[in-house]
Amino acid sequence: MPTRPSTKRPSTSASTKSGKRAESAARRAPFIAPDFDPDAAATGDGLFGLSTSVDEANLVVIPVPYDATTSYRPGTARGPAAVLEASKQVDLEDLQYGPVWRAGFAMLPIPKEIAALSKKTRTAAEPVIEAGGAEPGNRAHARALAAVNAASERLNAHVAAEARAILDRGAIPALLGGDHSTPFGLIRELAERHPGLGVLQIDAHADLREAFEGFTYSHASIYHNVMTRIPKVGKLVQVGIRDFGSRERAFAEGSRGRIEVFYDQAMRDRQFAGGPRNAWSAISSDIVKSLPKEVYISFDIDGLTPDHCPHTGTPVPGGLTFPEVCHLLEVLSRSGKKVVGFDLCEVAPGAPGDEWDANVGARVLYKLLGCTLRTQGLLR
Ligand SMILES: [Mn+2]
Repeated sequence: MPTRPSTKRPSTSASTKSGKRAESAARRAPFIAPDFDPDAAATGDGLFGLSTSVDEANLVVIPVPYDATTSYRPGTARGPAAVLEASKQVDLEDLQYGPVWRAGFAMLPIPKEIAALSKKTRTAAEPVIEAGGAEPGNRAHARALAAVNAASERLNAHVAAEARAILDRGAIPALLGGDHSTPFGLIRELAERHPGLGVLQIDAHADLREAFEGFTYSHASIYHNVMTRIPKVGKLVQVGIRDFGSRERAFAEGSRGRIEVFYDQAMRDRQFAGGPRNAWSAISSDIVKSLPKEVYISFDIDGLTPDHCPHTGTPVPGGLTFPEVCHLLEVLSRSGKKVVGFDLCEVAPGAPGDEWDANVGARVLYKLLGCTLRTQGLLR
């Protein structure tokens, strides 16, 4: 059987042990073995079966196997391992972005201590989740909330530290969750370095709740936390939203344009009305135009139609199709805007042998890599 040989660079790689690496030094194609065949079956241990090392990668993915506050159905903590495995089956040539693999990306090892923290924290959270939220005056619930919130702070600190290390050596950070609470620390670090940062959130849910079920850092509160605790985020653009509460809607409407929502039904109604100004290409342009110059993409897999993510924690009917998302990302990639980081969250694998959710997740990840790396000048 043909194989995907190692792309590992000999020890002369440009990585340094100390200090900042100049951005230009990091942003170059990694070493690829001359006999590397991108069409061969994957043999490398890394993402998409490649063996690019974290030290030489231009983009580094932080895997976060954490889903302590998932309310409906846990399982996204197994997302990183499942997507990593499924990625080895994805063909490396991409119609929209060409040879994405050449641009140089890698994923950090999946941290066992974070998986353990997730398990322990989920056990603590369970009585509160089962009760439908913390009951006032319930001391056991209060203790559980304190434990969960402390674990979330620890997780945020872990993600922020990983993001800082990647940014300090001039590489681009990305994150593979985990539930949607996991990228908070990454967004905070990026906003620090890119004031006015815009976030493009693709999601079924608004995630604008103020502390869901009593958990400060719930997956359902991520963008309330981002917008209230990270003032350097200039704008949030939400796409595909079809599940939200009245307070979430009011929070977005009261944001004076800092939050712009492209509701799923509103986009569909435009398409149903017909005409070139309501075509998906026009809607995609409107979405991209609403973003500032520097962009972070936050991709919740449940933004897609549920047939693309049947095991995700909180599926909702409606949503974007895969080609629609691919088109939107390509419009962004050619807009002159710069994607400075991204996350992919809420991918939950099915029963052993059912690779569908992870297969879709891996393909979305490859498109996110292509889009990001093109806007960074690393792909044509
Ligand atoms: Mn969601």
